[in-house]
Amino acid sequence: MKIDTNLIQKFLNVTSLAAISSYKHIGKKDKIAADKSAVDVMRDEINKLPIDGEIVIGEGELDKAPMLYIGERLGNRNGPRLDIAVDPVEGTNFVANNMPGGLSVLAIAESKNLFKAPETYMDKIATGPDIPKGAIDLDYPVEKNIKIISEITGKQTSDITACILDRPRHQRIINELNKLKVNIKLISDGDVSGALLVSDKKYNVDIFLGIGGGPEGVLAASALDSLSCNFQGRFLFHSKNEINRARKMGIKDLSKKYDLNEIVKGESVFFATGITDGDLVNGVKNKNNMYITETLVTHKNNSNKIVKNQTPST
Ligand code: VTB
Repeated sequence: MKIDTNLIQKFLNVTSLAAISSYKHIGKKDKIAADKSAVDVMRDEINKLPIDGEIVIGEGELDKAPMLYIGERLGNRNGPRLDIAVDPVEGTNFVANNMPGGLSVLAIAESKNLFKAPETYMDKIATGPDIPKGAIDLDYPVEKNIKIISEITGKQTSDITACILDRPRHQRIINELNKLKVNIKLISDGDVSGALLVSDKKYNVDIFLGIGGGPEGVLAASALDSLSCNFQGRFLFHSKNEINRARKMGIKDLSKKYDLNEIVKGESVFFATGITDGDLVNGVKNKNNMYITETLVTHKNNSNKIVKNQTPST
């Protein structure tokens, strides 16, 4: 199946409108409201589309989230069957506190082609297009991965940059990176964007690693696939409840390390619209009664681009 360009334009409008709805909550210190407005808009807008869609990555399961929950069917059922992964506001703290990096994110693929995963943590590693597939590995010690990158790129370890979420659980990794004199780019939230920084030399990030959200891992994988990057992830289950939910979703081997092509199969399209300004795209602007949005759209074997949209604000 070829994902239709018309449909791509329609989904681009979905993240764009979701970002605009969240924009109204920038700096209002209410991350729940910032998220809810984007969730509501996303759901309403997807429901208008000529698709038979299923949410595979969403705002939790039905008992925890009444909207955009994993397994929810969306669209007017008059069109292709699609898997849909959403993160209506990636970086709710960024939006609530008017900080850079807030995004409205969505990915689509043909039915059964995106990983259906519960909301748990994921251990992740990502590298850019200049690192051959299979060269680095989630299970190698940090030092080995860094040395491999150093050999392939010809950079000294002190010229390599690693991006990682600023969390106490990463202290050991950070210490090891420090010992190797690697430059560390700590991020406070937003590891979809963090992982995507390996995709282009202009961001000056050689490796993204560490434990973040599983849903964010699947979303990042969709973009990294189209951007010819490398990614591996392993879900981490901490409670009986999480294990039961994972089993119910069909995950048999709970400690499996997944390669990119096991998380995203076939053709997928990824959309990330800026809410606040960030590394990947600029945030929503309101000029001359128009909301201007910027959306990064990645599409395997097709174009990866940043698209500007204008929506009347009155
Ligand atoms: C990340 C990041 C998110 O959660 O996945 C992180 O991308 C992981 O969870 O923006 P902890 O905050 O519990 O470490 C966010 O920071 C927030 O959803």
